[in-house]
Amino acid sequence: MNFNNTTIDWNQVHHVINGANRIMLTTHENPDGDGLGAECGLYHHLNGIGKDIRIVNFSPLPDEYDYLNDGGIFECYEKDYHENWIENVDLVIVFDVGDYVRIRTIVDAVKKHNLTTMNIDHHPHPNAHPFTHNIVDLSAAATGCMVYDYLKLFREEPIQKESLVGIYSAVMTDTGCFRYSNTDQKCHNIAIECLSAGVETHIIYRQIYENSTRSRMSLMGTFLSNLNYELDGKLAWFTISQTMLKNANATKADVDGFSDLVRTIRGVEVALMVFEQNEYRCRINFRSKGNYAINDIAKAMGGGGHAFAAGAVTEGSLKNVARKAVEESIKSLEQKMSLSQ
Ligand SMILES: [Mn+2]
Repeated sequence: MNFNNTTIDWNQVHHVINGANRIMLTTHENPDGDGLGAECGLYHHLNGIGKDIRIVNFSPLPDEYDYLNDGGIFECYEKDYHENWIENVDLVIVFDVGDYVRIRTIVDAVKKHNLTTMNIDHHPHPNAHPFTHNIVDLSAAATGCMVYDYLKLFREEPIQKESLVGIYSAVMTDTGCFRYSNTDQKCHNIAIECLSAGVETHIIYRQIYENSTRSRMSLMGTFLSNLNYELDGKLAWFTISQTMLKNANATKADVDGFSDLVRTIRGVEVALMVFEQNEYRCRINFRSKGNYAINDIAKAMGGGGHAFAAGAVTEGSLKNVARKAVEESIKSLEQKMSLSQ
């Protein structure tokens, strides 16, 4: 089935999930609260109704999401260790992936055993997608909202607290704590249901947002004092090099949220981060305040994403990728600004 931002027939989705016994849930590398929360949300339901279910991700669970890991449900993919179990998987559900390749080596396992896949996502996907089943809702604030939709329809009992903790984490993180333009009534209704079920939302907030490492703060100090502004301050950009990471004793996870922070500056319409992965490759991140879409720029750089939050991984040195990304951004934004005048 292919619901590529068309009305989702959840009955068809349910038919596939219900018909599978051994189910693997996964999400993109360097997972965020949405991918992890969506997994956790569906896991507890399917586990409760007796499915042979596991969550297997390419990346380890980030420390701040430890509270989701009651019962040690998150596993990090190891080819040899998982081989036997994976070869008889009936259905792989991939959450929040944006681009299939972001599940990394799990793609190889899927191909090797010719597994059935179901993409559940709120990122744009081309119609020529690689999934057996493609379930995309671009209007969903988080993939976790789609899991909520499914559970509301097909779970006979009220959604259990363990699932709601995951769904709340998904919605909270993908809406920037109910602040971004994607925050809608459904997000708040989900929050109400979570509070009613006894989810301690303030503790989830504290775990994720009041848990910064000193290294992250140190790195933040460095990049914030080296911001660059273009287009009368409407575009702010910065680079994070491996040297900066090393000097701050930071890891790549410490970089999460930096572009969101730069977008909060008065007058800035678009924030751009260029993050060196190694000598030959950089990750770029765009965040827009909502007046100018930026996923076309990310696409031109070989990536994609939402209209106002997008990114790409681009071959090239930090210097070259930064120059190209800044040039492309200036060109595209100048055009959009002249059109909107
Ligand atoms: Mn998401």
